[in-house]
Amino acid sequence: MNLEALREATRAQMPEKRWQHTLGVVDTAIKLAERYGGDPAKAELAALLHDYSKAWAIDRMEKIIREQGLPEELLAHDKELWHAHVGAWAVRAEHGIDDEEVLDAIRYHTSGRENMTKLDKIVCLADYIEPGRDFPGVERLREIAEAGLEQALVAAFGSTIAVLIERGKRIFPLTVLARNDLIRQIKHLPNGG
Ligand code: DGI
Ligand code: FE
Ligand code: FE
Repeated sequence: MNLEALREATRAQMPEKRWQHTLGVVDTAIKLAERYGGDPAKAELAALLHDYSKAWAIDRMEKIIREQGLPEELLAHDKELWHAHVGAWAVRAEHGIDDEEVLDAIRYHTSGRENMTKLDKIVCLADYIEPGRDFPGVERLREIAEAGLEQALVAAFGSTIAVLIERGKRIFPLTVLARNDLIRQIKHLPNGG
């Protein structure tokens, strides 16, 4: 599958605003990969596809989760979490993407997970800080991203968790596990803790 065709197919899944966000994530993910020794080509592909199913109808996503054996636990949590797992399934089913690293980065871009790969971290952080993002604290996250992927993600997940608590919502356990694990990783880095 050539990248240009994949680009057009992805664009066709979403409204223009979401496509502009996607382009911002692609740009940012490539830059983070270059800065932190990741694979820019994989970062580009995973970023391009990360929100593939974001604009799909809730019913369609629920059906895929149930019928394709995706974690049904998702159904008990915020619907915002669903598109990541559904998207990873969809790009394999519709476009034959079979690079497990790329699929994982799509699958865990919203929740995070323990032992995030460098590619997981790059896509997840790029999603938070791409130039089109404008939420309280995003500038600070962009600054922390200059210091380290892990530090920035701890702050990013922290802000998401704080918002969920403020709104009285459930927290998907993987996000808590991801944050705890990233803090552990920082403490083991030479400049960490
Ligand atoms: O798809 P995007 O809007 O680009 O960004 P995303 O895939 O990171 O989705 C983020 C949304 O998911 C955000 O509005 C918060 C919501 N969300 C709901 N419950 C959880 C959650 N995010 C995380 N990380 N963990 C949760 O438990
Ligand atoms: Fe997303
Ligand atoms: Fe996104």
